[in-house]
Amino acid sequence: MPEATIESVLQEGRVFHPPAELAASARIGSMEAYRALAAEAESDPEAFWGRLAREHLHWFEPFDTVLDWSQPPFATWFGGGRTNLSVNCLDRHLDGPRADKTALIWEGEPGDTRRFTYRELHAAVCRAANALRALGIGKGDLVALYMPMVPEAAIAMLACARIGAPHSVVFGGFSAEALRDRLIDGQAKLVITADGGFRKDKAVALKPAVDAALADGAAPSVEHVLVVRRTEQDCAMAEGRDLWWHELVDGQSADCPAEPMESEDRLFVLYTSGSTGKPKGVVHTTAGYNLWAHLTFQWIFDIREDDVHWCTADVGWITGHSYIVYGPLSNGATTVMYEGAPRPSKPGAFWEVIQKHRVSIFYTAPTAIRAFMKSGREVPDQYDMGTLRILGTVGEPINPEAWMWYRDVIGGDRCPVVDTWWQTETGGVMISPLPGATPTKPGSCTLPLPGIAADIVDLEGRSQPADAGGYLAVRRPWPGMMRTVHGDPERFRKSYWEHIRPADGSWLYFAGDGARRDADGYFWVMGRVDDVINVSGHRLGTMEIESALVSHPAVAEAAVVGRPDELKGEGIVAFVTLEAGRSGDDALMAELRGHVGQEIGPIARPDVIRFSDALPKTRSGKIMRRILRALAAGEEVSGDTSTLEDRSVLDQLRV
Ligand code: 6R9
Repeated sequence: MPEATIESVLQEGRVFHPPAELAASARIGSMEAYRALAAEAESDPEAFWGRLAREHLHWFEPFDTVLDWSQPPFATWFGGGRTNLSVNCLDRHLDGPRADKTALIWEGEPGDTRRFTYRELHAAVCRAANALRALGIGKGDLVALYMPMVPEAAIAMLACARIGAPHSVVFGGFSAEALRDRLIDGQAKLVITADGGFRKDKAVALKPAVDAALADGAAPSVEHVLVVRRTEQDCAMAEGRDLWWHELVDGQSADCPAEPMESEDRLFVLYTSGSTGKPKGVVHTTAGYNLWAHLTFQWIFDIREDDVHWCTADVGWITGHSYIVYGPLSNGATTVMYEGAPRPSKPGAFWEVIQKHRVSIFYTAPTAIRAFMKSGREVPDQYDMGTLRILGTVGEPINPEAWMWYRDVIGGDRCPVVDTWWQTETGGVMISPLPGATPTKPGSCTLPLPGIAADIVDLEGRSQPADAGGYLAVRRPWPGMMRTVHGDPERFRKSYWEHIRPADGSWLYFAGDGARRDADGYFWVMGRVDDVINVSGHRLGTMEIESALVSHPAVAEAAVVGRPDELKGEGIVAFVTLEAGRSGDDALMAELRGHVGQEIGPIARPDVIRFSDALPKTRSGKIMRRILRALAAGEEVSGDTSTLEDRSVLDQLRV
């Protein structure tokens, strides 16, 4: 685990208390209130979750059991119940004044804006849902979304949920190859995409990647492609297969009865990187996910009726699912969706959105905050951000300096910062301050949310003493937990539940992070301890990048590791040996970077490629990644190298 982080946090003595005015009106407005809720959960977890599920969701049919954990690690939550996520996000807000409240504010990159009230969003979702039904999509059919950040992305997600068709959103920055793998793995029946999207002042085409993914009948389960017109670029439409969204959807009825879904019906699949092999399709189900997205959003942002919430993530990631779409809408909040990003022509793009739409809750990633710090406070200082009241961060550990800058420069030293630790697998936030209750320390995600039995343990599941490093694990199931890996329950068990084996046979969830807890019980996450790297908050498996490299004809073998990067959190370093007769020059380096971009997506392109005759291996043939990590970071190789087969390779490999 990274020692530097431990050092810096040990020196961190600053504590910030919630503003009195916020605490006075907050739902959870003191540590006593937090502890009371946590104690209620602790004394009878099922009664606690059952109470919250009854109070916070609409049920067509009440559930008769809260949790069935008789076959761990496979959980059943709210068995016997029937509900629908789109009803919880839309229909239930239509009875009162919320019907005409703004549900979604969308800001396009070129500056075009669209707004939907709850009533309008409901109608748009119903039309889309009827269009899906017209294409023969029904309960259980998987729909893939490969979309820019346009309102139709959220509308399509909600439309899928309405008719019980699980969605699989594939990040629009992924390549045709990555899309194809996901279409095949999920057996998608429909792809919803757009002609393109705007990115850094340019129209970037998306539809050609869908065509490439489907070429030569590669994904035969896909029957149709529904295309949203956004950039008005030329767009080839395959006869009989491809349809324009506006032609099919606009004429549909705005009335579409929602499918009463069983609690454990699949809601969506979202692919994420693991330490081995191809990406895993993380499966989330209807009721448990809905409850967790709803509750966490309400607790963490202490949402008020007049708040304007903006989460800067892409809907292609879990953060976009839970905190642009489902959490905010389930709570009847106003959510902002932004197509663009800060760019040289508009470095203040984010601050302009905050000023223009009077954003009061802002949720972004440390990598963005570090980039803003670098360009100086002169940029944000030009904007009026007085409407902000809560700031959030997610995606990777935030260094105390960035945390302080965020609080001070963006939050005017008055907004609490909530550093939220969670994962695709957890469905929603797990460890985070509550803005009206929890005193915060820069760099710590503070305390587990009520009901979350997070702990720092060793490999036998024993709790570690204060300040000792260990594995971040969860001792009890929670409603938002992933249910399985799509098509591979064995992989679910192996990836998350078998690393930590307590002697008493109990089950602990572990998804790869190392952390410590201080004497106040505050959690300090240090980062991944497995072969996953975190580049600008995006999770990438080193194995995926290695496979992409090895698929190039010049490459014999490849090993990929992360190295610390001031802006991106981690950068990607690839060690490559070549096939006989190939030489590692700049041209090949550029070609390999391009190749990885093609296979996975631009975010996976290595920053550095180092060619050598051999990789450091043990005598049994295992690549010694510990050594490569040290070399990549420019550190001396310390620790035991006696198992290294050929010590001379070390000299060749220094970056
Ligand atoms: C939501 C999301 C999950 C991994 C996770 C951890 C890192 C996320 C963090 C954090 C420290 C935080 N991570 N939030 N590390 N502090 N507040 O990012 O999901 O893409 O699945 O990534 O991100 O390493 O294991 P996902």
